[in-house]
Amino acid sequence: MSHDIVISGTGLWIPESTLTNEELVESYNQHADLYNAQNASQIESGELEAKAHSSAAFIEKASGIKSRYVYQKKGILDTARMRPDIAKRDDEDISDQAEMAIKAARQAMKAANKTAKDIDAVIVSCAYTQRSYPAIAIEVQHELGIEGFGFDMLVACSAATFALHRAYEMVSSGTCRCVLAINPELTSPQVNYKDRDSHFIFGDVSVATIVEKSETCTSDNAYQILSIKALTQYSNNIRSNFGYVLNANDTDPLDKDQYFSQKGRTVYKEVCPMAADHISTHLSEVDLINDQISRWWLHQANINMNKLICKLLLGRQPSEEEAPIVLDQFANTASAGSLIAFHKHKDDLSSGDYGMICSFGAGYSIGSLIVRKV
Ligand code: CO8
Repeated sequence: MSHDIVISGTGLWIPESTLTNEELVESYNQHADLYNAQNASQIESGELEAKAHSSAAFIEKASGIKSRYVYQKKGILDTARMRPDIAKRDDEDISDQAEMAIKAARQAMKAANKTAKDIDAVIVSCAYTQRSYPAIAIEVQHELGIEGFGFDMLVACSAATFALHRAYEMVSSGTCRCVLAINPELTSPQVNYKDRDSHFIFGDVSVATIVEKSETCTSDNAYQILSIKALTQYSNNIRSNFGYVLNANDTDPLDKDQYFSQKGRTVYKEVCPMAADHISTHLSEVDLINDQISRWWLHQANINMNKLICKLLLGRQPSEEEAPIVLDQFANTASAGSLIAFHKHKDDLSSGDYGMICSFGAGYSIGSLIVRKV
């Protein structure tokens, strides 16, 4: 496989609405008080457990998250609802995720100096798509006037990196001249805002990336993809059960079992060493050592995870420049985090500098790309 494949442009679309820890905690605590009052006798008899208060200080300390962006703030903080109120669109109207995708895609195309004519395939890859078909990617392809083909992919936390892997292989093999990979992460509908352990974890965002051969690249800010590596290992520790079979099992879609859930501590303990080991192995496969990496664009789930992984890799804490953190502002955006970090913190690298893009999380799944600034 040839290695003259580059990332020639990226785009980032950020929703207008922010949701701070304080806002979330105030609404959660009102919900907990109401729940405790409504269930006072069962709580008294020991049948039910009282809901404890959440705390903004805990959230920031345990996760590093201060705030997040959400696609639709309306409804989330309303204790009578506690889920976003996203209006249903007609079949003839553009879908929410296609709209999010296009906003990031246009920026990526502009950054890479590409028009629809230059692109042969569209991949939409994320933790959830809002419908099964027609694929969101085909809707995006149609809206942007791109010929060729499009398809959707779901790989939870590693949806973005795995999509770049597919783009790399498609361009490398000659199937496509140029691929547009997009990650419209609309996580908020799957967040259980009534759950103290997870109500603060996620945010919404959309990122897009252009992958092409270096000979067609006219961008002056391109990153050669030197190598890709993926790993999956089955784990039940991060789950989202919601799916179309619900219709057949008479399950309430609003049941707490249908939302994102995790054993956060176990995930932390199991995934950090796996990710560090994966990254070191990947670098050694291309005869690089960890110290040669100028920038680490790591998955953005939890600041303490990133600190531990960097400690395992480097034996020290990296500077903010070396391993940028965006989760304080964006929270965990499912697969998009490492690419938000890449988009925002890549332009200052010098030609020849190496960088590592790596996602890790649900599945478990880990996806990495070693890149070098052209
Ligand atoms: N406020 C106050 N106290 C709290 C809260 C809260 N909100 N939540 C928990 N506590 C308390 C607990 O009750 C506990 O108290 P005690 O010690 O008395 O029992 C104490 O705080 C400590 O609780 P934990 O051990 O649970 O807290 P941790 O320090 O482990 O932090 C985290 C919890 C932040 C969840 C941490 O474990 C973590 O981040 N783990 C890894 C997370 C991770 O990477 N997950 C992957 C997510 S999946 C993904 O990235 C993409 C999936 C697809 C997208 C889904 C979109 C919806």
